[in-house]
Amino acid sequence: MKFFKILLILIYSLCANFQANAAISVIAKSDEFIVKIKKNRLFFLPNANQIGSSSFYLLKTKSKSSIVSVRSKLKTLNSDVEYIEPNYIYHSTDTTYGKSVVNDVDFRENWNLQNLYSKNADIHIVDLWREGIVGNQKTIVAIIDSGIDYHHPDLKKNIYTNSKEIPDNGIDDDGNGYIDDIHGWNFVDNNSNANDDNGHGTHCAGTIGAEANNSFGIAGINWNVSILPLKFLDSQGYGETKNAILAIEYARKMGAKIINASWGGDPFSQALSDAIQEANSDNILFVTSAGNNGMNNDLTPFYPASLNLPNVISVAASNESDKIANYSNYGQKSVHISAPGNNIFSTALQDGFETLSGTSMAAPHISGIAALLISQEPNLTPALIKERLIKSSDPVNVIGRVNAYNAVHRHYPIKNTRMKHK
Ligand SMILES: [Ca+2]
Ligand SMILES: [Ca+2]
Ligand SMILES: [Ca+2]
Repeated sequence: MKFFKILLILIYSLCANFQANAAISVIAKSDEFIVKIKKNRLFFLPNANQIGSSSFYLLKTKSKSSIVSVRSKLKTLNSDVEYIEPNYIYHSTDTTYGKSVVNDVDFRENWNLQNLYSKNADIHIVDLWREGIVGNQKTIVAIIDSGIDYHHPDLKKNIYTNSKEIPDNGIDDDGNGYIDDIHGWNFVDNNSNANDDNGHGTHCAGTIGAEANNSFGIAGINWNVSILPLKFLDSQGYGETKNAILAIEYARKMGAKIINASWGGDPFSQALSDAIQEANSDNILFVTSAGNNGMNNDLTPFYPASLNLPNVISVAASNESDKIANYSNYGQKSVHISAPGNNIFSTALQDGFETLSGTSMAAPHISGIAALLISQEPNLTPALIKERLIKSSDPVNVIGRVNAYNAVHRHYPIKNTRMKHK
């Protein structure tokens, strides 16, 4: 009896000190384990309860524990244990699996938003949604791109409308220099039709703010947001500096807080740099893709991503395994953060959806999360948003992967306090 008591105390103290280990790829409760006892043996632990009248016990640890550590510690202390396994979670096999957070029928395609198989690779947005943090229509995100299919049924609710402009009367009613600009502007053809003839901008828009819970398509990071379409890339995906500068100026006039720029190139432009820097004075965060050449931007700059400005955040692409995608540019100093960019399912032309890959798809995740942050804290400056996003990212790569939940709740993984950034 005396020996039994000593054994109990030993096991209890060890259970309390079990450490969290590597992420388990299947879903299981991380502090609960099922212990099978050998036939006709007695088993007692203060933190284990018999499951019914079976020879199974449910062991609860005080903190997250790995199955490996539980097995090694418990089996060496108690020879009556036959085996130990995690308390796995199973799911129903009907078609509603994976759609419980939103009712959008294709949401299960979005590993970037909710990854049920490799949970840590997603951006940790779902728990924010559950808290009711779903964005605000007051936040304007300008997408300077190939335009946006603003009649798309999963986008139209969240497209910016210029309420001070009367449509189709040939008059610049709000005096902003642009006639009949209701839903942004087309800087390629210099007219009010900012529709997309490429598909690139429409894809970015869906990630930032596709309508949620409309039983259709996908859900964007923001359920509520105002997306401002500014077309500067042509149908082939090329755009000139002059039009980028005009689009930035337009975004400033209309009160955008974020610019998504999923494009770039090799040449440095002082004019583009100055235009982006001037946008900082209007508290505009400039989110841009790091590029898809698999290169180190610290050594070979890619612009505008490599501009060393307080409001520029440069985004690498991560993949389903939570690694930097092999095509993504990187750079410990000049690339600030990573976000899912591989096989991203989002809105496409002709009311459709498609899967695309690239740092172009990664940047809208950062724009979307920044918009959520602004919906919670409207007075955050671009530099503070940038710092928050970097510090709260998960240190899974040399470049941290964005964590929306951490960003909003100011949770800072310890390793990231040493991360270098501009
Ligand atoms: Ca106008
Ligand atoms: Ca008008
Ligand atoms: Ca939807």
